[in-house]
Amino acid sequence: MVVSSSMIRFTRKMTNNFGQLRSIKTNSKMSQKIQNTTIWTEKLEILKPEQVKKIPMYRVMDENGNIYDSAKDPMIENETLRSMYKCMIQLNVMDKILYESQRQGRISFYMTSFGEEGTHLGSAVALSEEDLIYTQYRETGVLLWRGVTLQECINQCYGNNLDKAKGKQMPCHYGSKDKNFVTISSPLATQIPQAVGSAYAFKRNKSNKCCVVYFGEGAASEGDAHAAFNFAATLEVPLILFCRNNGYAISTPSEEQYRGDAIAGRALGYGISVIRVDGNDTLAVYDAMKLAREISISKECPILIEAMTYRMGHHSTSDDSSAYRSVEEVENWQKFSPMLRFRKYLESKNLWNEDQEKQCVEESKNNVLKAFGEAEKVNKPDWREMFTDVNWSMPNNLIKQREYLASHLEKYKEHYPLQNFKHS
Ligand SMILES: Cc1ncc(C[n+]2csc(CCOP(=O)(O)OP(=O)(O)O)c2C)c(N)n1
Ligand SMILES: [Mg+2]
Repeated sequence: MVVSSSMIRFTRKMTNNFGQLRSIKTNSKMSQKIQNTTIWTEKLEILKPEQVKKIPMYRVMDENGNIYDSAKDPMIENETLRSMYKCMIQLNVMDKILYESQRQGRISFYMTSFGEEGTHLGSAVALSEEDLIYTQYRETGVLLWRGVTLQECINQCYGNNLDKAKGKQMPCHYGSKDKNFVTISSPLATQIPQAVGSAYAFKRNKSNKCCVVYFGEGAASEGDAHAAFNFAATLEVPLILFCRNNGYAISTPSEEQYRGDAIAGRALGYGISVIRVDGNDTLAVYDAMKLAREISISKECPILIEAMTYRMGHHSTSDDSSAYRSVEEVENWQKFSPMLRFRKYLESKNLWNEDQEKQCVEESKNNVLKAFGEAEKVNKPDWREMFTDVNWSMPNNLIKQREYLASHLEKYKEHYPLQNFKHS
């Protein structure tokens, strides 16, 4: 709305309330700003989304791991490059074994990250350990890079007595206070406004660190995502909104999820700066995150990174993606595999070879099987723990439910494997 100066004078006369006067002055500044930034036209036309320039996708290397412009090689230290690739292998092997273990009935559920390893490692390496991370559920590589151990992850998937959440969460809902990794929650997009709040606290405390929130392009359709984008933009918080656009929200392909220039295009509309990046190009993701982090902290502003990638696996163990996409489509994406590309880049620098590959896969398998064996030996938590640690003091309905369960188990104990549960 354009406010004229005579309107302001009139309103001023009507009130001598200091607070209202101050807001009128602000409005007048605002009207000045609107006047100064408005582009006037006498030509009546409808501006169509297709007329707006598409956001380009940043890339560093081709499918064979060759750098397009050698001056743009981020020159990550050799040891770090090797560790990144080893972490990708570890994640990949863990996913294969845990996926199978769900099929064998050992764990109840699992979600793999096949095809998205580049988004995890490229981004995690560019962060500081102090930065706070919120994730969705398909970012296990970020967690492993942070130093959360396989044993901790597998204990969580088992929901055994060593799981920090004592089996209250579904598998893959990890969290680690020590590693500044906020526990994952199932309802989509809830983490995004929470991350804005954390980033705002960092800003107020002049913490010189940022908050990063990962989410899928599907979650970006939730109301929470829109509210969070707007709060992040208007509060000007040091937050990196990292969207993994992997082409699907379970069975819904991205073409059916939104119009316009995807999630980055949407963020621009909220006044958030963006980078779109090839998510299967690990070096490009690294560059994007490094730059976004620097700017987000120094300029106190949110930045959205949209990493374009592809979910190679099924959505979860509860899904069969052959019902909604062809085998050819998935096979076609193999040639864009982020791991293959990164491996070729390492090989071109003589940092990796076939023997190292075999050895690393073998070691990774052993690591998972060992952690797996350990997790299976541990009892399930005391069943009473099902009712604790959620409310500060236990509400009456939960007290009643616990009493009911106690009497039920007492009566029918022979029907339950109570020997597998911890006794307190
Ligand atoms: C509020 C809410 N609605 C629906 C679901 C069910 N659900 C779980 S994952 C998912 C798809 C999310 O897709 P996306 O954000 O693209 O992540 P991706 O699985 O592709 O990594 C849906 C609809 C949920 N967990 N929470
Ligand atoms: Mg998705």
